[in-house]
Amino acid sequence: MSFDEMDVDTIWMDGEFVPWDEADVHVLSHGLHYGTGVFEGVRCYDTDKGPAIFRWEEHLDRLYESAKPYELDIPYTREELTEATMELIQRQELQSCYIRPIAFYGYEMLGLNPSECPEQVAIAAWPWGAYLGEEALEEGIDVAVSSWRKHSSSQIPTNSKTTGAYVNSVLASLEAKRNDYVEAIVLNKEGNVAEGPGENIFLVRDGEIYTTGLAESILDGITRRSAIQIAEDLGYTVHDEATISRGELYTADELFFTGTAAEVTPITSVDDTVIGSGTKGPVTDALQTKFFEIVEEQPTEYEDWFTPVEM
Ligand code: PPE
Repeated sequence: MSFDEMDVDTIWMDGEFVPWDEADVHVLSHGLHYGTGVFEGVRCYDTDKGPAIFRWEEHLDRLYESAKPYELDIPYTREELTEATMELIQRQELQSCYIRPIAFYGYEMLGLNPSECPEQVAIAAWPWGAYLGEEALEEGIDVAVSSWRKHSSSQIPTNSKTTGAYVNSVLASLEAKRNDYVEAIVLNKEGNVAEGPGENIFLVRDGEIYTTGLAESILDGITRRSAIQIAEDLGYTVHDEATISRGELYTADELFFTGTAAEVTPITSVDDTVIGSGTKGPVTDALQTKFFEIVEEQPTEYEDWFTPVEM
């Protein structure tokens, strides 16, 4: 769905609420030329206890941490960004939405050193349904191992959600779609499994759960952390610092992706090889069911994962 078709009208930008259509930047902005920005993707769920932002504090932590290697000092406090986000949701009366904070070097001069460019910050929020399609959550998706490798953390810090770094994800994603797959799996420089272009990956074998470790050139996904915790709470053994070889993908009992946008999405084939039964597997199902139960109900045991939005 395009933004034009959505009922949204306001963006918070550099300390002010501005009309959606006027949230502009100069074409010579540093971030546009060199990808010197960092961003977040966060979901607000319409829970039984009212709209609430899922793991807002963790997303804020990651936003400030992402900015660190680029010496980008976000000129707003956590409280200011929180207040702005709350008001943005309230003003647009969004019960559930996707929130996209972004901080980047703006317009002043070009040249690689951004230190003289202003640090700009914007936050937008809009309705965003199932990332890989509603049926993907039930039926699972067909994916392919990308011919593009993930950059290693020694090239671009992969634990920083850097705008420029996403060209790697765009390439993998374009290639997958060109070849009629829903999504890609990207291998790291060593040839082991890293993650999806916008998702972390989990593997199930003999009832135990594996997910690639932070040293495998992945984003430290907040849904990944949530899925690990949920799986442990459900009594599963989770190996969260795993190295997963390409071959292990094809012989897995189950595979699934996690991400803010993708939530918990089963993978039912890799490179046309059927995974397990070719349907959403039992462990994936248990985890996915619990995940959606949590974001729908906001149960007391997981209350600290939510920041309520007063409507
Ligand atoms: N890896 C990558 C490369 C990634 O972009 C994401 C999120 C994840 C893992 C999962 O992280 P987390 O959302 O914290 O669980 N991808 C975001 C951007 C998607 C987009 O198309 O834009 C997201 O899901 O919001």
